[in-house]
Amino acid sequence: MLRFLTAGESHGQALVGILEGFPKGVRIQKDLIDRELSRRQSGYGRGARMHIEKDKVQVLSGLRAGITLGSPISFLIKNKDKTIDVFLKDKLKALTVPRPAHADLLGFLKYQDKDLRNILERASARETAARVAGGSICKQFLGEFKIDIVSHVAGIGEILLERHNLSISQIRRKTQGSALGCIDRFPERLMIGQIKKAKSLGDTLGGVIEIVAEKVPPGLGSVMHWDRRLDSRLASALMSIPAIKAVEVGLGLEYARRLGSKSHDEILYSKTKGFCFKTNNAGGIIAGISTGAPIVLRIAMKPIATLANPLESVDINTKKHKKAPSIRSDVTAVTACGVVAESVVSFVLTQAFLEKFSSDSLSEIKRNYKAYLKKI
Ligand code: EPS
Repeated sequence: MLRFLTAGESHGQALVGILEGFPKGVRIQKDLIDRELSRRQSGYGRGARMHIEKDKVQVLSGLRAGITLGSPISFLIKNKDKTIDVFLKDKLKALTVPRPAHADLLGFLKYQDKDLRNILERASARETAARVAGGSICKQFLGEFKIDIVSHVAGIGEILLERHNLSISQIRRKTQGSALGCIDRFPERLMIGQIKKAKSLGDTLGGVIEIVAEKVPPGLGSVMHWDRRLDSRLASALMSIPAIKAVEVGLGLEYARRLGSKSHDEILYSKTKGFCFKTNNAGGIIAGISTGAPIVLRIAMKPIATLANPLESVDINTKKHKKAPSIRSDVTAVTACGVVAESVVSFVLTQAFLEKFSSDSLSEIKRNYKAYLKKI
């Protein structure tokens, strides 16, 4: 089974990843990984750290002349801001006031550390750079089978876009040149207005991201056991992204308000397409198994926890009320989170794909895949 580990602190030497169980014979382009890393750093509303870092991957193992060997792929992304030890050397005062909504307080309660920096270093969303690098390797594998994944910002603050049936190529065309990665310029202007207003108030914002995956074959995941269901695996991976508080598959919450007759996708058959569906309310997954229709997911991100105009908190030593610290951060990072979401979806789809079609070498997987498509 494909596995993925990350390591690294936000201001440590580097972020590190290991992908284990990745098949042999896949061409991996470093430029494509770097392009995804750079996308993760972009989007209107990001903070000063993104001007410091220029994330680039260095692959350390698992490749020979750009082709995977089947051995663990390890990589690192060096940090430019690696001040983790400077704090100690200069005896920079320990951070003792936890920020509401960040890991600070819970980390303190769990690990009983006197300096909250020791918690926030790993809790920082900077870890997602490693997820994007690993996800990009998976995306390149999926590309061998024409599987494509995209994200766009469907909401910021109170502005929320209606659901749509756009294809990936339409989404790409409509988001081109957009500062937020939004498919519609009018609501985008309103979103940017909200971000500017939040910034001027020293506040932060969250939002909604939609992720679409096309050309996923029917049959990934399984109905046979809860932890093999594709939707549960995608939801779990998406929920593991810092600040994600909700995941919807297809109609999601909207299902609860509709009649069955207005919800369920009727089944069709044609000689050219085989079995397919009249609509795609299920978002490409039924009974934990991919249907062959586009996989459509929505996730909600809570506002960034670090506020320039901070909320009330309590000092862990004195137990006295104190304002939370205002540390350098973003006003919003919803666009960047979309790139992270694409990456975790790529990982889960690759894992499920390898389970179905074997995981040793690309040529064997291609043979199995072709035979399966012919059969269905
Ligand atoms: C981030 C790096 C961090 C934050 C942000 C995301 O860098 P720094 O703490 O040095 O400013 O900008 O982290 C958070 C939003 C968070 O909650 O920790 C990054 O690389 O994405």
